Amino acid sequence: MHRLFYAQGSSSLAAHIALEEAGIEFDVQRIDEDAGEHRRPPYLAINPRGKVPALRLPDGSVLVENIAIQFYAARSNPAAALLPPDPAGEAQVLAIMALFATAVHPAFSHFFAPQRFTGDPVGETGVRERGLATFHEHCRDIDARLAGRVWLFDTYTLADGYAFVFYGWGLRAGLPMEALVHYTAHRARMMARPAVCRVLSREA
Ligand SMILES: N[C@@H](CCC(=O)N[C@@H](CS)C(=O)NCC(=O)O)C(=O)O
Repeated sequence: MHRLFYAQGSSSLAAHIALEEAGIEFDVQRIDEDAGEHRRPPYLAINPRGKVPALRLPDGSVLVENIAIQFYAARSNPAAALLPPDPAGEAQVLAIMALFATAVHPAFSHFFAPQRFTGDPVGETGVRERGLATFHEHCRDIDARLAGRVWLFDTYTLADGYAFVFYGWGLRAGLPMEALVHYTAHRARMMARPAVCRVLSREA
């Protein structure tokens, strides 16, 4: 049995959605990051970096990094069509997921945990503000990309589940997300997907 280690409200939601959309049999273990559970030995034995998501595979090995887990989910069940079948199409989806993991997520981290990015407490406000502004800019880019489209690509892909996470983070940060009309419509379509509903109720 696969086991997903996730934290509520975190980027692990994208991996959770990918596994559910792929129809993989898995159970979940919630990690309470607010209580510091991710920094204690039992979880560090799963992921020594103390991050979620992590996926324990049936053979006992552990897969970390959101993109890798989502890719694993998609490739484990090609019939779920979470990635385009052609190499160029698949690479385009991976390209946007790489941007999400290496630019969009870190921009939010600068807002959420500025103390990790400066040793000077006075500088934290600036780090926080710049992080949020950059994150907002990425959200506007996602919105523009969705104009006239149902999904980020011609069909639903892993990238849509990942984008869904950032919309929620934008709301949490108090950004005027509803002004991003294409992204807002995309969020409504995501929330109408049965797999997403199951994931949201499991994490609630
Ligand atoms: N590069 C990792 C980043 C994962 C990550 O930063 N996860 C956050 C939650 S969104 C986390 O576990 N943070 C706990 C911490 O850093 O203390 C990935 O994409 O999976």
